[in-house]
Amino acid sequence: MLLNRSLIDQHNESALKTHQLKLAGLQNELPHTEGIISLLSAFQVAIPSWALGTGGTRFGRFSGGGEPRNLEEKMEDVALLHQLNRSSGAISLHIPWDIPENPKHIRALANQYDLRFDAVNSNTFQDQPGQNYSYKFGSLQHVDKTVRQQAIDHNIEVIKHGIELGSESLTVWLSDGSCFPGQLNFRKAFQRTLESLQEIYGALPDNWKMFVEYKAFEPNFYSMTVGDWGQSLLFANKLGPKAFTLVDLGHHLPNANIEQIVSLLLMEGKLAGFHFNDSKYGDDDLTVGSINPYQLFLIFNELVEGMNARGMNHAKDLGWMIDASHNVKDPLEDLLQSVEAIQLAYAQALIVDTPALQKAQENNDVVRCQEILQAAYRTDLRPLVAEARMRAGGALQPLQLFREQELRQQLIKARGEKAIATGL
Ligand code: LRH
Ligand code: MN
Ligand code: MN
Repeated sequence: MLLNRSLIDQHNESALKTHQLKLAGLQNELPHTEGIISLLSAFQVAIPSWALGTGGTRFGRFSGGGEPRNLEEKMEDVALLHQLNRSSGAISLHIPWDIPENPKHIRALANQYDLRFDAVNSNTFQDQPGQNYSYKFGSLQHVDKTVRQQAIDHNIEVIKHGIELGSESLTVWLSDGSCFPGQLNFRKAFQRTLESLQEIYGALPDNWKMFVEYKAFEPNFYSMTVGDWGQSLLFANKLGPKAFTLVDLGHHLPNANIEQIVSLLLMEGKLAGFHFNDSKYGDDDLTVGSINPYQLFLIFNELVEGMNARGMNHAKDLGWMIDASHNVKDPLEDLLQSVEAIQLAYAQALIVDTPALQKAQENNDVVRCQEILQAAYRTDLRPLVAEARMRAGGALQPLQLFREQELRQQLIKARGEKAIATGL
């Protein structure tokens, strides 16, 4: 279900006056608003195919109805998001949750919806029906070569699916590790994992990247074989120039300084990109910017500074994706909020007075440093983000339009009250 173009135009017209007043205020206050608007318009955040249904927890799941029942409907949902915000023009598939049975048809549909396929994700953390060997004790790290081979073959299969769709990266997240001291020889587990990753790496096409995602805990609670950015970077460095470290914001121990990690990975040319979400405790996978928006801004501040220093293209040179799912919000409304939070943090980072900050840093003027950062963070840039969205053909207020048009109710009507998304 897509929106009629005229409904977006009508919505924009009715909100235009108030918007223009707010925008003019910002344009008076800030130089370079045009440059920021064009950077924002070019910036796309991929939507994971597993975030389009209600997430649930292991204690229960409360579906709101009208969820996408297959890949086509998931793409339809992403297309709707993209129509509203013009910044969600990519979808990331998790295999085998979303196998493109008929890739030609799926690719044609993506073209029709103006979507591209972001990283493909492999899954060796669950056993699948009909699978020969179990991943109970790990996959790429497993003591048994036949289990490792099964996991390697799966990853190569995922690359093949990705090639058919035009993806250009593989994200490998491993739940491998151990739950109890003594269960695992850390060194041997690392070496076996490296050998397995090397085989997968060897199957990557020339223009592909491999993203090695780390996570400190869960489902293993004593050790994780790719447990932090150091371990991931070791793998990435040993694998070669096509391998990078992927930062999922929820995958750190509490209070980790993620912005510092980002800065150093960028410096090393080994930052793959992000899985954005927010959390209070662990891998909570909450809406981006809902708990700690200042941290998100600080991360973007490092990104903008570091990417400019390396002459990188903000929109193209890293993988930008959301990885959130939860139990209480409409998933589409939640994703609109998440994308907006990311754009806002990006815009705030773009107005940081970097030369002044550098000067204050050189002078050890700690107070001034904080003032400079917080002056940017406390500027309300929502009108800039809205302007970028409108100029790209989207809605000034996507969430409001989603509700005004009763889009969830329409999806429920089309798909049913009990329609539940496949996947996680
Ligand atoms: C693991 C993770 C990883 C998976 C996704 C479903 O916690 O973040 O990216 O692929 O969740
Ligand atoms: Mn993730
Ligand atoms: Mn996660």
